[in-house]
Amino acid sequence: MKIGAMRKAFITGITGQDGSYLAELLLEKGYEVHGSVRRTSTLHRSRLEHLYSDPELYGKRLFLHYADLDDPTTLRRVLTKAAPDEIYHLAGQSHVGLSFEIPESTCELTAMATLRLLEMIRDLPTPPKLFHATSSEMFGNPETVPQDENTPYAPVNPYGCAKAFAAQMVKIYRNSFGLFACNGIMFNHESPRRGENFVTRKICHAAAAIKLGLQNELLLGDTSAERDWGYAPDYVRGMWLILQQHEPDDFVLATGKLHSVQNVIEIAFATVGLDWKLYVKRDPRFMRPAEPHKLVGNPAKAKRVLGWEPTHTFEQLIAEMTQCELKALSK
Ligand code: F7E
Repeated sequence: MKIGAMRKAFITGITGQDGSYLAELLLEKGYEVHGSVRRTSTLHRSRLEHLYSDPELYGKRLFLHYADLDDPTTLRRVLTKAAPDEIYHLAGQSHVGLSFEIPESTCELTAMATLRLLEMIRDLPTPPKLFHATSSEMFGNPETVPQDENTPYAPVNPYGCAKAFAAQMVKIYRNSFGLFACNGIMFNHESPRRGENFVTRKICHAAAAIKLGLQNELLLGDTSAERDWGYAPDYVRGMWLILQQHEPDDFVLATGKLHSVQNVIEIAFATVGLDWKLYVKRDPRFMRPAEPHKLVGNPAKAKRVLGWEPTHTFEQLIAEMTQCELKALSK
């Protein structure tokens, strides 16, 4: 990159929760931001609309390109043209429960697409740095608690298995072909922009909707399941920090604290002043064939090397998400 030139980033999955926060962060930092969108992604009312509809940004420092992960020719062409300094690879089929229903396409979009992207990067005249968003789901049934960068992968679902394949490929391309390619091992991270079929958003939305008389009950799967839940904008800041290091490496981004789905329910319903026992019901349709155990991360390396720390407690996160739902639904 020329000294003084505007840095360019390319984001796969720019329309998602993380992609939209990352686009905001990079634009704030003065980057030119490119993103790939699927032909089916509705930009109208998407998480990006405020950026997309800003004439000072769109077409000047923000560019969206139609390119699908399962259309490598187009992706290669778009990447060659954009010539980014940094690629943030966030796209994929990210719903764990769904990965049991559609394992082949999950592996195509999460595992094989990452390998194809690595191949494209390797072929570029000046290979950009790559951040790959991988997942705590790779650990599945881990031997140690908490998990860190050296914990062996032991996935228990197709999604975790696809992520383990992709993360290992990132390491192989780093070690064998000298790419600046990094894995962020991301534990659960949530926000008001989380998709509605993930459990935190589903619960916060339902608590607000029930409060306003728009919904009668909340049907859930295993409420004893536990996760390490953090605040998504913190994780996006971590992604950027990972690519600013001198050497490529892998980092766990996590809070180090475990909470149950039941804890989410209690905070969300308390936020709207309702008794959850009157509304929450178990529905076997939301149970999964297998659940990972004690997925809780040790973010010590991220803290030591990147100076990264989470800013929100679990309680703040769930209360804020519920209040946002109330506000949105009251409009
Ligand atoms: O489930 C339980 C469910 O779908 C959390 C993704 O970002 O984080 C996310 O994956 C827990 C599970 O997230 C319902 O069985 C109970 O134990 O919100 P979730 P996830 O599966 O942890 C990881 C790190 C990723 O990488 C993924 O991409 O909640 N649960 N009842 C339920 N979950 C859902 N979705 N819906 C229920 O009704």
